[in-house]
Amino acid sequence: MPKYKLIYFDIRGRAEIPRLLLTYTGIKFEDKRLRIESNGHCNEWIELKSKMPQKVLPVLEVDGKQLSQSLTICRYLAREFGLCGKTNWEQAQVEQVVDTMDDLRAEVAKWIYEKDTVKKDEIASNLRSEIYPKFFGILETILRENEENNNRSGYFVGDHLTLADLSVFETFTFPLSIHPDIFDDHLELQEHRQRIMTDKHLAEYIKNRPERPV
Ligand SMILES: N[C@@H](CCC(=O)N[C@@H](CS)C(=O)NCC(=O)O)C(=O)O
Repeated sequence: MPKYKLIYFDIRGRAEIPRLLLTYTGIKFEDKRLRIESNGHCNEWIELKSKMPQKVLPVLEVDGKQLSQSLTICRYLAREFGLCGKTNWEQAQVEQVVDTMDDLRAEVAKWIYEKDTVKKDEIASNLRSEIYPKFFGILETILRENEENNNRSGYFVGDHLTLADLSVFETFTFPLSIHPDIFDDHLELQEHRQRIMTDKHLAEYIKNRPERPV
């Protein structure tokens, strides 16, 4: 078994889906978290940056070889562990969900990075009225279709948990922290989230993971 080391800041951010993938498999990995000071600085990063291939994090080290780009890391790990879909078509469906969630992440990032309070409120209101409903519609359609085709598996693609499910779960963690009621009228998405949170491989990690704003 290769030696895995995942390097990122001490937040969920772009490393949390890889962390969930590694945790799900039960494989031991080094979860290297760089501490961010209260002023936002990260001294360890200043030293490490020049050693990272793209000068950004996350980086996954596999037996010392370095891999950049969070979504590449996700796909690599999912392929390694059989969590990427069983056929070429299922694989494309998994990637479709992952890319859809990346679109949502980009929309939510607009709220995170906006400094002007008036504009921030406008973005929040747009998230609620336009953006979340659009993504709920997309996800519910995919989930329902897969339920019909896969004997009510409860997952987004095929008959078992894949990267798609972890991607949906994690991408909504931050939106639910700022808008806790958004799943209220979306029972299937609530149930899906609960399924991930109570998964026997993930429950303990999710319950005990460090609480971070993002
Ligand atoms: N597309 C890249 C983006 C990586 C990225 O922007 N990482 C940020 C943290 S989320 C970073 O390392 N920032 C520190 C810096 O640029 O010095 C990915 O998904 O991995």
